[in-house]
Amino acid sequence: MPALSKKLERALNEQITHELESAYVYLAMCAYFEAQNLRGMAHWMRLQAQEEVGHAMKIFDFINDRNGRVELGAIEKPPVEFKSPLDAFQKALAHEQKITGLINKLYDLADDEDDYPTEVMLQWFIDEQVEEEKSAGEVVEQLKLIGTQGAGLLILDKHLGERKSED
Ligand code: OFO
Repeated sequence: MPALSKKLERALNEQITHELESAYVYLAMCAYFEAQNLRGMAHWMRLQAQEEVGHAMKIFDFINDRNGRVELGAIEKPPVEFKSPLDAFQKALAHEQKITGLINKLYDLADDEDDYPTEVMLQWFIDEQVEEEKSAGEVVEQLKLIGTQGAGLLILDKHLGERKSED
């Protein structure tokens, strides 16, 4: 099998950093929800952060399997405060939309280089991004319906607290 090109190796390494950045952003949101006593939403964000580490590790392992060299990048400081639960979930959705764009670009690069194993590996991420945008988007819509406080918020919080880990 041909080796990973340096360009693709660099782009995959950057994606590891983006996935770890996602984990960091969701962990910051988890901390915000903990401080708001919205423990269900905190739980949802904690699991999301753990999933993101799993995403990073998929690419980490792939680079190693292709005899490439993993190089980790710097992660930006995430926000501490959010205006409301809706604001946090809207930012989560916007973040996922950004990540979808990055995955698509990565796929285009693998396609340009006819690197079929990378294309196959990235197909998992393309499917995953559909799920990621859908799940954050659903919560955004539900939060818009119920407003910023009251019983609806507590019911949604309880529901999000029932999220199960994928592994
Ligand atoms: Fe890795 O899916 Fe979110 O960012």
